[in-house]
Amino acid sequence: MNPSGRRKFIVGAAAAVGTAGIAAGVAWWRSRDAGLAEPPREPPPADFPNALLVPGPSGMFGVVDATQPLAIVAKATSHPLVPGKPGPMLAYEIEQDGVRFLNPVLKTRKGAGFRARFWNALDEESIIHWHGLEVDSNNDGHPHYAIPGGATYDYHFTVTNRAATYWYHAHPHHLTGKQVHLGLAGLLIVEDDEELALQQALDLTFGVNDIPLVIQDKRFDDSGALIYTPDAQDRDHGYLGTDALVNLTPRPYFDAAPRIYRFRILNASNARLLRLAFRHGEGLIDFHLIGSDGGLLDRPRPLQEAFVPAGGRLDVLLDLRAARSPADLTLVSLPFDPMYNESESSAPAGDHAPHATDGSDAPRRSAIPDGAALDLLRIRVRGKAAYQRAVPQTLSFLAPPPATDAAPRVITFDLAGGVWRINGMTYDIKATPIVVKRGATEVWEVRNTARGMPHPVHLHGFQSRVLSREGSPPQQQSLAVDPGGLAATDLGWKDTVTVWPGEIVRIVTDFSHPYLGDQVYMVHCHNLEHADHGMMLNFRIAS
Ligand SMILES: [Cu+2]
Repeated sequence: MNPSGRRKFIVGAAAAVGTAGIAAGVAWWRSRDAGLAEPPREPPPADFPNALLVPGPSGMFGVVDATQPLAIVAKATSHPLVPGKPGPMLAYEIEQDGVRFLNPVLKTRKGAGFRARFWNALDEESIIHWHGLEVDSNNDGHPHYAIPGGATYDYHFTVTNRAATYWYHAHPHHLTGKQVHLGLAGLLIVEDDEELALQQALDLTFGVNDIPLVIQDKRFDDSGALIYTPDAQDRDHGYLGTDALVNLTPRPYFDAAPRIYRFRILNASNARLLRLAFRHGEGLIDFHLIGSDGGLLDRPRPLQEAFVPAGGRLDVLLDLRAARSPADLTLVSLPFDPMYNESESSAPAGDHAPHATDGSDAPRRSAIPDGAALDLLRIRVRGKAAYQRAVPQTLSFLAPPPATDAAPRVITFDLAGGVWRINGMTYDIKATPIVVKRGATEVWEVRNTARGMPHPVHLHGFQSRVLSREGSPPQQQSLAVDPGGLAATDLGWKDTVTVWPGEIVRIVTDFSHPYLGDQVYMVHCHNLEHADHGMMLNFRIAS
């Protein structure tokens, strides 16, 4: 973004804040930036004392124009994950027009060129994977391309994906879990004409009422330092955090006006599956699912809850007029059975830790158990808004799933001798046990063994469609919206799909792309500890 573009961004944000009449927290910070200081109207809620970090014109999660060439540095830095207490973490740093950003929101558009020089300033190897982007393997950030500390890697590709909320994160083999947990992750937002039409129809402004929510559980030691210290149980089940953060903010609140808000939700946890809902009083409030991993659905789907796996995204509209201002809502993860079915005991990992939002200052060494209820974000609806837009009936042209008569390819996720495997194998970075002809359409029948745990299955290089779910556990089955057992979150283009123990999920992928020569991608579990310990396979697109 050039300097005048940035100025426009600030003024636009301040104007929107002014007319919406929200003054406290983040909104106050924004108007202060524009020189229009207003005091907060209301103190922060006692149980959610920290203003949600929202993308702004600089700093952590600031918005960067990714149609311009970028220099991205992975480095150790300091950031107050515990408010007021800066502590060490890893982050991607970008400087653009003299402004410094950490883990910026990279914004670009379909058809634009993408040029970035990645400089690894860590003391170990790393590489950036653009999660969800359909690029050639040189640009995919496959672990094979990891570079040592001090080295650089150049990315150059054309953004061919439709508009959606994608993301980027570290992907060196054996180190992905560590580097992502310690901070190396950010959002990559692609826009196109359908997306811009939606923004206009709903009068959405990014960072004001179009808000990304990056949900991550992170582990802190007693001194409040972010740590990555997996033990044997963490390696089996995934690394769970002591605290649930939204946009790197613990126990956050967000002040909103009574109008439609859009939340672009990314579950960037290492392992934790989330069952998201908006609680209002004793009940849940309806929201509209408008998109998922690979962009907008054809039409909005009214929902009260949705699972989102590690690596997955939900694009959601929440009409806060329905909550009747003033109102306090909470984004929660509802309790669910984490299905650790590989052992005799069904007890979830982690000791019974104090609840993440209990407000106590007692030392909290234990991770929040998998499947536990989480209070993630308080949304305070205040004031009035002259807002009369309605959720559009149609959102985008969604092509039907690619069709094929070919027999499905079976992909089995299982556990043997304490090792998570795909098709009986653990990861060999040089091997390509799956070969797909370029241009072929294939159905992959992903089978998860009954004695196992849920795996978020992620393909690099392609977006897929979910065709059916079979043998789903009741908590998944109850969300089915079609005879094939699909949930609303299965309806659009997908790159990360939960497969529960005992479930068979059929996904279809059109393996066409414009890249000449063989290309090597991977299918892997996005539970990053599973991935780091070998639950990954390469597949080769043979030209
Ligand atoms: Cu897994």
